[in-house]
Amino acid sequence: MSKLIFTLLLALSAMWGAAYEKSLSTQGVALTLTSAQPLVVGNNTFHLAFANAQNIQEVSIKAFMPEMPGMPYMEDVVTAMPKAGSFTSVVNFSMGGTWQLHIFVTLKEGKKVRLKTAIHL
Ligand SMILES: [Cu+2]
Repeated sequence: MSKLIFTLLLALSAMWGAAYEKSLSTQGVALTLTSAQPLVVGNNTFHLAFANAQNIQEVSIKAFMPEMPGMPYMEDVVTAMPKAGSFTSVVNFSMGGTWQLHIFVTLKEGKKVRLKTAIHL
């Protein structure tokens, strides 16, 4: 019986554990960006959990890579949809390398805040 419970706990912790996790904070807006799966070239599902989710009106994410020799500027812009107090969004990284990630947050009071990080693939 205890072996079964231990196995269940292991399975649950694997479900809860995030392969990618990054906490960002600026101008009074704090969020944790996570992905259950390791980040890959292609589609990635990100979850955004806000410290004050009730104050958030809208979220969009812009992933971009600056122009490089032999390679044009690339970007993907998506709007994150609220679900059970957090936001989920699918972001496409079309090639390996370093992607800049800008998260645009609109608060219900109207203030707009931008949070930044970078993803290395
Ligand atoms: Cu590139």
